[in-house]
Amino acid sequence: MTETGQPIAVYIGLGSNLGNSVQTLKSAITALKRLSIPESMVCSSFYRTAPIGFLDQPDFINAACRLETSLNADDLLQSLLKIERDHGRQRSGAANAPRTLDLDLLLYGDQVISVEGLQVPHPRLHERAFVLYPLLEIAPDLVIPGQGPTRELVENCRDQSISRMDELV
Ligand code: PH2
Ligand code: MG
Ligand code: MG
Repeated sequence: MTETGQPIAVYIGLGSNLGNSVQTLKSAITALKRLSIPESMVCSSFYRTAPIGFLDQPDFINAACRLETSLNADDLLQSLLKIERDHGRQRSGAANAPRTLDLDLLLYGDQVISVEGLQVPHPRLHERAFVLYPLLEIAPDLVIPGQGPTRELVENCRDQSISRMDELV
């Protein structure tokens, strides 16, 4: 339960670059729907994106969702990790290894959270086109606490390769 007992709006980043990524993201979206207040979830298109950070790995499929949930931040995080595991995510290898599914808690209301295992807003979201463009699609007026409007942040990511897919979500 959230601190106020009221549902809270959260944003989640989805990524995959191992296996059937489109199928995996669709299945993950179905699972995320179960965490949400009915009818509250909105998902971006899917985007094909070049890897950021460790470059020698396949392109990613990325997306973002907004949903309202009654879960507190820690319970939500544990639910996201379980959905990752249910979709074959293994965390034994290198930090930047290709992954079947990555679900990142990007924003939890307008809260700033810094505890072991969870930093919100996600510490690198403001510099990543593969997060910012999907967010911009579903929430054009979003402001990232401590960073500024998504609309302005994307301007610094023009050099990152990203293309929207025709795939229907
Ligand atoms: N995730 C990372 C590191 N780099 N690059 C792209 N394009 N998409 C991702 O989801 C991604 C990444 C770490 O989680
Ligand atoms: Mg990630
Ligand atoms: Mg992650």
